[in-house]
Amino acid sequence: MKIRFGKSPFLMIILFTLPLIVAGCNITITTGSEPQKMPTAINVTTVNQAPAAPASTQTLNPNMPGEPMTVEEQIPDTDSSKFASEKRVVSGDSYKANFFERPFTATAMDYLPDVDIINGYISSDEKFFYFTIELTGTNKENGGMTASYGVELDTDKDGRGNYSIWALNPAGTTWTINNVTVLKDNNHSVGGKDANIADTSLFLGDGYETLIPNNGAEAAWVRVNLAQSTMVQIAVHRNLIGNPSEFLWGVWADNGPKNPNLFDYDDHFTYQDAGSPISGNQYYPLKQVPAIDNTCRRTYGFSVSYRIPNMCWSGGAPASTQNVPTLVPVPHCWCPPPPGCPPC
Ligand SMILES: [Ca+2]
Ligand SMILES: [Ca+2]
Ligand SMILES: [Ca+2]
Ligand SMILES: [Ca+2]
Repeated sequence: MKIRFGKSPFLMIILFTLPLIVAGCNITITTGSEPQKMPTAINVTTVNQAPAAPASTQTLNPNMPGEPMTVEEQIPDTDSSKFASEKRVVSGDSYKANFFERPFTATAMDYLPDVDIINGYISSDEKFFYFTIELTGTNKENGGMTASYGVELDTDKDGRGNYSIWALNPAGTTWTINNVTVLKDNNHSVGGKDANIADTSLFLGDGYETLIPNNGAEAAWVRVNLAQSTMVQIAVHRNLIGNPSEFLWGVWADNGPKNPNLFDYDDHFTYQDAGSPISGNQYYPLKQVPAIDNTCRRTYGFSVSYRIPNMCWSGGAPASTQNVPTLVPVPHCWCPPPPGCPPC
């Protein structure tokens, strides 16, 4: 898979390189961190006001993620800021197919930049998968990131999500497990009766019903990227999700329903009740499913010649497997390059 940098290559370079610069090109985290506690809400002000010990003497949590060194895959998403002033989108929202592009409030259709995903990225190391969610901006009222940001993983590759990991209102650039929730769908109700499309009669399944404790040595973490405040990064320990080598992944921003028990949303809300962000649509404006955005899902560690439900797909089935993109992760070197990478 060829790595693309969308519309902001410089931004992406800064995103992943500044932590390296800070760390002196060493994966070891040198920024301070408090021992993680649950369920205390994060308080950045308190952390910042605490007397700072020299980095070398601080006690680092050995279970904390490191730095995502490379981007292995990218999922571009519709940039809805272009038509935000017109309170509408022109593409990206296919409600019955579970593809959402609705970063607007209900009824008033006020634009929410901290809910508008423009890219998802995946990185990994020997312990963690790292998911970076790039939004168009910060919250217009508080300057933060105000939503539930999530990763949905289809680990049995059937088009139905198996795990969803959510980080509520992330703040601070140090990894934390505070406000991070890990959920699993053990009874395969996510996706309803037909994973390809919204069920014709409302589905009463329980979505992601199983809460996985997230306070052990193998946990899921969140932070806001040090160099770019509109990027939320979620690190998921491989063993927390069964250490999969192949899966599909997509990302979410949800400041609307925020209820993983109602996944898939298009099975639990009719199109009419959900509303539409498309101005010419009969169900415009947004109603019960506002303030939400997601991406399609991309394969990781494998490739297929057919479309799995919710998968990114640009057209009909390839004529042969030769036309299937190679989706085995391909490392990309950032500037300044880690050891072994070519010069920038
Ligand atoms: Ca979208
Ligand atoms: Ca978007
Ligand atoms: Ca369905
Ligand atoms: Ca379920």
